Amino acid sequence: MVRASALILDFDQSVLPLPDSERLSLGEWQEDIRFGCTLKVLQRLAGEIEPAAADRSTVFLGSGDFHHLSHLLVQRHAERGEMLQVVVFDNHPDNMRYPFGIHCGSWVAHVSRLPFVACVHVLGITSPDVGMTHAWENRLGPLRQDRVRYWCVGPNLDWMKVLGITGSRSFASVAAMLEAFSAHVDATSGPIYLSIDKDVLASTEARTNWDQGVMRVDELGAAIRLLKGRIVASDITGDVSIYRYRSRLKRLLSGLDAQPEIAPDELLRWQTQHQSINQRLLDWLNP
Ligand SMILES: [Mn+2]
Repeated sequence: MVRASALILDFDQSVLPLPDSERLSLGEWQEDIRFGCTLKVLQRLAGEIEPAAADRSTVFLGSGDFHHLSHLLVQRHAERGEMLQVVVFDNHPDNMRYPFGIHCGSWVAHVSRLPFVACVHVLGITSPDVGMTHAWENRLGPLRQDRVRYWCVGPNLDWMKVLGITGSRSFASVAAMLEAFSAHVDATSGPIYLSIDKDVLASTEARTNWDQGVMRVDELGAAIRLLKGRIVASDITGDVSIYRYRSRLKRLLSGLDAQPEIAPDELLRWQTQHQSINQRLLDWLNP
């Protein structure tokens, strides 16, 4: 039997059915994993998903609140024996300080420390997280060592130059960003791991439970074509679900991020929008 190419890690029932995909029910892990967890809990989960995650081209993680699962999925490529570039599309840098382990806003810093990862490129950022008033919340080490690069659309990054960070850039438009990134891709070789958080999309394209960027779905398609032939695996987050944490700490921390409310009667309509975007992404990723 041929194994389905896509795997849905189903913590939150956000991802509607897709053809040629398999679903792993992980609802009992949602409270412990969602938003953030200790590295110990994450490694325990690794054992749980390992047999199912092997040899998948694309893994769906559900809401962007689970984006730190990408750390586990990148880690699986340690055995490859060659350096890997990680390309992330996200409205946020996901490279922030977080003292309680790893979370959806800090996982990039953890991935950048893996010895076989050459650089993590985060594209499509418009979030004020990269602005000067939030500068010190960003993990500056990986930015200065050029192991993490921000590719922003709009924000002013002048504060970075002052700190000697030269790899990160801000562009006037998505088209300008993709043109510069295309030149980077052409100038390098080797495998690429791709992670897409759909909060990088404009809210007119799809709605997520985070503040959103400015990209269109077809621009994401163009970006995937840029990487053609070099993507060794990918993951997709940014689907929508509603959840109330039992943990007071998680309620407090997620409240600080002022995530937008989702109206329950809109949920299915939004999930259906995502279903058709997920299908298009799969078609581009696995032609
Ligand atoms: Mn993210």
